[in-house]
Amino acid sequence: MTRSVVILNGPNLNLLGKRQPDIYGTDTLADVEMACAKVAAEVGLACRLVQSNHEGQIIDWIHEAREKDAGIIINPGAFTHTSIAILDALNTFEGPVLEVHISNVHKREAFRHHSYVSLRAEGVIAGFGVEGYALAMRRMGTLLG
Ligand code: CA2
Repeated sequence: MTRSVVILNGPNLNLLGKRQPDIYGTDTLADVEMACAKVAAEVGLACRLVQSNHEGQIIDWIHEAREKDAGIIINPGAFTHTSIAILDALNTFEGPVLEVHISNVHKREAFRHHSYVSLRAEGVIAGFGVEGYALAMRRMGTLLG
C-alpha cells in the first residue's frame, strides 16, 4: 500500500492567498495541496492536507497520524512559538517530521525566532514561500525512500 504523509497547518493558515499577500503570497492551501500531491506521486507517496485553528484538533491529528501516516509535514502557525503540547504529541510519532514556515521567521519579530517544534523536526524550511511545502515533500521522499 502507498505510504502517506499528512500536511498539518495551524491557526490562520486558512486565510492563505486571501490576506497579507506581501508576507504569505497569493497561493491558497488548495494550491499547496495540489503542488504537494504532484511531488508525492513522483516520489511514490500519497498525501493529504488539513488545517485547524484549534490546538487540540492538531494534537488529535498527530495522534491519528501515528496509525495512518509514514511522515508529518507541519506548519504549526503561531503554535510553533508557544505549544509544548504539540511538541509532546510530535514526540510520540515515530516517522520523520518536517517543519515548514512560509515566511522567513528569522527575519521577523524576535518571538518568532524560537520554535518548540524544531526540537523534534528532522528539518526546517523557512522563507521559501509556499514552495517550501513541496520541497519538504521531496525531502520526505528521500527520508522514506
Ligand atoms: O511563516 C509561517 O508559515 C508562519 O508559520 C505563519 C504564522 C506565523 O505566526 C508564524 O510565526 C510563521 C501565521 C500564519 C498566518 O497565516 C496567514 C496567512 C495568510 C493571511 C493571513 C494569515
